[in-house]
Amino acid sequence: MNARRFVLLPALAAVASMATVAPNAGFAAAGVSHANMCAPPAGAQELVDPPNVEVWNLPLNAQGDHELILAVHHAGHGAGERFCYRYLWSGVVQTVAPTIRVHQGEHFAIRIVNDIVGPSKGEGVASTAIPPCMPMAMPAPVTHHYVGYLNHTIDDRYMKVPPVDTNLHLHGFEGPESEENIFLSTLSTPMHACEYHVTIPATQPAGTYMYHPHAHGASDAQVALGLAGVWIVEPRAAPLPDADEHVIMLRYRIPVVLDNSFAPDGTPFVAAAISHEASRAGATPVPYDPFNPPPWPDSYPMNAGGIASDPNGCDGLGSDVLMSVNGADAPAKLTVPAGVPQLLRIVNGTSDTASALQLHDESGKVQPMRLVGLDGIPVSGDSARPLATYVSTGEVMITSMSRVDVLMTLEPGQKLTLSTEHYCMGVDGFFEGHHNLVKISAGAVPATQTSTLDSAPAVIANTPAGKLVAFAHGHPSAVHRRALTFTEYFFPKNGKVPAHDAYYVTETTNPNFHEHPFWPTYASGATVPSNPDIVVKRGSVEEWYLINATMETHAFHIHQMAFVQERAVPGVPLMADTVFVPVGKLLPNKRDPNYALVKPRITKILLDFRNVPRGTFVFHCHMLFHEDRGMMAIVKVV
Ligand SMILES: [Cu+2]
Repeated sequence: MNARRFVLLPALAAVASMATVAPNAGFAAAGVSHANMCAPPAGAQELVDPPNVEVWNLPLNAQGDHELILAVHHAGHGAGERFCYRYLWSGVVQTVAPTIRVHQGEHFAIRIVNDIVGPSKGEGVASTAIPPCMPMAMPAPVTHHYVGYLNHTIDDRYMKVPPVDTNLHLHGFEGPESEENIFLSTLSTPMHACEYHVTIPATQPAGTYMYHPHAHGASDAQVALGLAGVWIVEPRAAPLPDADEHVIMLRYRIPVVLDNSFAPDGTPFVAAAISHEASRAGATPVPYDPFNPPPWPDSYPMNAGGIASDPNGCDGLGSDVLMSVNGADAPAKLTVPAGVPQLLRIVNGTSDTASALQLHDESGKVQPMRLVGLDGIPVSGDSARPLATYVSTGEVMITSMSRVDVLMTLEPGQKLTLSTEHYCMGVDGFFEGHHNLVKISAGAVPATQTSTLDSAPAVIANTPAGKLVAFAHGHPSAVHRRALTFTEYFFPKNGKVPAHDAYYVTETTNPNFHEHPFWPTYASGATVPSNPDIVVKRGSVEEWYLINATMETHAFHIHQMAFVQERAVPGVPLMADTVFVPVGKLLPNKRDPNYALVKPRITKILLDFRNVPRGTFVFHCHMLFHEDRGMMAIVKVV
């Protein structure tokens, strides 16, 4: 409840108090660098692309690989608190997260240096001097049991860490776990630095991807306050000149500005939810169909403290938050030449907010958007010609770290506005309002036309997504189905564990499930956990039913692979690596009118494990506040 307040303000408080919070055992450095190492947060209104770092132009490290050294810093105080990557490019120290450009098959190194907890030695040494990183140590588990979804048992484990550890996740990377291991910790070695050796798979689709930290418990604060950037797999022959491509990254504005104008105090709802959870002890499990589960009472009341929730089940009590685009206050301005195709690589760099994107003309009329790629995967499926085909839509939903590549050609003097629109976030979520993001205007047609481009509407049956859907329909017995359920609760103080909210994603295909948070355990010397929640056979095709049994939206993301989002835009399947999981529906509850029933909402995805590397990785909610509090699970492909 009042999620927005939880998302940003405790993150800020946690960062501000790092100097006084004792880090976990094993954190060697004490104290926090408060030097102003990140550039001032406020930017101009004109849209400026982040620096382009071509990995093939980076200096060579001691192993002969092109290497990018990203030092993670934090700076500022209060609402101006922020994180940034500091790095050297073209002889200049930069603090705007670079757009890292790579090719298929490219081999390079990225070093992440943790300067959050204090100056690290890891920045100035040869790459061969960096010891291998080990996984982040989890605290000794204390398990408390509660009654959860369909009266099944919850094994709750509470963990709270200040956002001082960091690492690297190449979101959308389809290579092996050994190159992209999010379990690793920069604080696991005295150097406080990890060296990642990456080879972009030859089959990695040409398109737009993201990178960000993935240290458990610290991701939300670090991404919310600035640590996210773009990586781009270049097509073999660039279809457009660089000048006609634009990275458009949505972030929370820093200093953070919350719009509380419609948000009453949700504190009484939290207190009521805690006593409601405590009263459910001793219930017996309910029989259920995993793929068509029954309605279930919401964890939160409809009324508390004289305040009523939205009876439509859509608008939460949390505050809206102002957005920025490439660091500039929204709406930012983008001026483009008329008559020349423009590629907008629109990325959601927020930690917890989905965006329902629309394009409007000057009269406010919705204009169709031509999507040529989603989450890095060209609609065409053709990495040599990623702009060759498009899907036309009036609206596209992109959750945290989702990307959409939009192609447009404007007429002389034409003006368009890219906006994010109000959508149903759920009564336990926050309010999501309309915001204009970018005002795009066309100048004159250039004297010499610089580029032309043929792009045609996609024939869905010929796309990678269309082909997998056809395979699944043609071979239903070959497709393994799983049900995965998203749940959330509020628990009372229990011994040394404080009152807290808890988020889970649980496989509920079999009736003997226990809800539990992400909690990896490691064999001695291992760099990936030995307790997978799901084991999948390489070579299989699976259909996962993502069941939202909460009154808040979520965002499903799985590492090392893309999947088919069966209705990415209405009626059209597309490949994606992150998908919006819409909120359940509220129904009246005769037994207890104060706790409405939630009819779970089901989002279906198809996962093709025929070309995925064997290994251990994760899937999770990409609303990072949820992920940091447990809504993540371990999948092993054998
Ligand atoms: Cu979530």
